Amino acid sequence: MDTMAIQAPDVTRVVAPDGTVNEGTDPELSESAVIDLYRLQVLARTFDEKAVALHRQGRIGTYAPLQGQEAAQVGAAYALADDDYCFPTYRDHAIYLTRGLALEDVLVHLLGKGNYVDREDPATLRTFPPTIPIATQLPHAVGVSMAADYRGDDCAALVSFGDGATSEGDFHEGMNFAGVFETPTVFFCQNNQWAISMPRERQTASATIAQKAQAYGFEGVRVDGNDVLAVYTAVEDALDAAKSGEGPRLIEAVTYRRGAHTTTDDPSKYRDDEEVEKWRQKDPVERTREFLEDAHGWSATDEEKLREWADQRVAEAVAEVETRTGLDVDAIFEHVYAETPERLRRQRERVVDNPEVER
Ligand SMILES: Cc1ncc(C[n+]2csc(CCOP(=O)(O)OP(=O)(O)O)c2C)c(N)n1
Repeated sequence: MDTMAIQAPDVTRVVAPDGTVNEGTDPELSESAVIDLYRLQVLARTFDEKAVALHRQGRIGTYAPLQGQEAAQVGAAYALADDDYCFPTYRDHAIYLTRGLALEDVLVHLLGKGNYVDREDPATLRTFPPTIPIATQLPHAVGVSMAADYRGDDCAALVSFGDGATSEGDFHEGMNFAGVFETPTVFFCQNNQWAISMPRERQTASATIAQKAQAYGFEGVRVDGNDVLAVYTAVEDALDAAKSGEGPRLIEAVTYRRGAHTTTDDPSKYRDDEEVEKWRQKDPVERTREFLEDAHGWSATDEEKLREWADQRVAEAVAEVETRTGLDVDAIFEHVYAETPERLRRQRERVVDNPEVER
């Protein structure tokens, strides 16, 4: 069967790989907004490199690197309004940073000193903790956005997931439900070409991930996921449409995971250096910098100052969070139920009283 015949939307691009911009599609963000989009990507890249190093030094547990996906994550989260809901995954550290979490808030989780909901304002942030079970956050996002719509709130939900998630039942259930009930949900797929060792071509026979939306009765679009302005524009359009009652949209951000799946994975076992090098040349952070240089006269001094700031921010945050006391072992019982069932309460008491449980 010719899967191309179904629908293979073009990839939308605003900033070309050399940093020049396609005038017709430029969202014309203010200079300070574009600098913000760049600053967040640099912060995310610096944080990511540090997190991998911390793992190598045995100072954090397993970590899922985001290198290569900075523009996709920052561009998508930047388009969200404060009242919108956001459902990230385990790789979406830059979504959290863009959404207003401090580096410390992300680090407490990685260093085992706390978790994403141990904050004074977890509800007002409207950003859920990362899901590890693949695609389970999709039905949650559909339900939350449907509830918000039912209450008459002027907001939408964005749910992030990978190409691998599109093979899960939860993906299809969430998409189907959203299509039937026309919920204000933006499905944001970071197609980073790999689901651990499974390449995109083996994940699905569909020509594109975006075209899957057609089966559920709504629009699917593809954007260059390494182009922060294209991602921002696509997500903003989809959020606006959702909030105007036009229902859901699927966005496929075409990007690449440059690092390992997690720090416990060795990607050299399943992909070659040439491929990684090809994508390194499409680096999203460099591309935004080149755009800033072209359009806003970003200088070498601006660059140096920003890099120094990012290095210092990350070093300070790590040093501060490392001094905090760790989570108690019985924290595993928290945040699962609103009201703890009797059975769990008894288990929790046994853990606390058991001297053999490692703390
Ligand atoms: C329901 C479920 N099945 C299997 C796994 C194991 N697993 C962890 S990550 C992963 C690959 C996910 O790939 P993708 O959705 O493309 O996201 P990426 O990791 O590339 O960001 C799998 C299969 C899991 N966490 N949950």
